[in-house]
Amino acid sequence: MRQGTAFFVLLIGLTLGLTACGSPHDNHVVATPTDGSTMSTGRSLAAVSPMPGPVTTRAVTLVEFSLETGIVDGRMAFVGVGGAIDGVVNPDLVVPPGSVVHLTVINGDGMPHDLAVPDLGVQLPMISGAGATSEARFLVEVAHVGTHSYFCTVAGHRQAGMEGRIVVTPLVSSGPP
Ligand SMILES: [Cu+2]
Repeated sequence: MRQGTAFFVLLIGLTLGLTACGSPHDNHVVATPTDGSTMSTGRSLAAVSPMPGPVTTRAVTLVEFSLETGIVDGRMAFVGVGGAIDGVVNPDLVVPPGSVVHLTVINGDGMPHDLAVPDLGVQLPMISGAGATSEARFLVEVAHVGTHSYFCTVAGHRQAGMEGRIVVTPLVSSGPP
């Protein structure tokens, strides 16, 4: 039975080898899901590669914004909900590079709306029922420093007022509060 035993050991070795090499190798930034849509900034998340290798651990900051669609002074608009942008019409969304932005749009008027940031390759799904929400999460990097328009792509809505800016600025300090 010596041969049989050797074969068995070899089989175990193969199985272990396959297991070790079969781990998911996801190089994308990992950000854990969050609860709710309230605005908060400065939470640090660790993005860790599941395998040792060239991808190293790096910290990213999750920045959340919520915008509600509505009519302000007869113009269509995105209105900030919560945090520093609360109540601001088409607010500048200021983020430092190295942030994961979690953007939520709340339909406040029952008309169809979406939100796109073509510069950053971001497109939120269209929502049409009052109270419906739409979300996207994306990484902002040093290469994105500058301003990028966000707007509703429904015909006429951008012209009617639904446009603001994402401002990626290196001037925001990431030091302790
Ligand atoms: Cu719209």
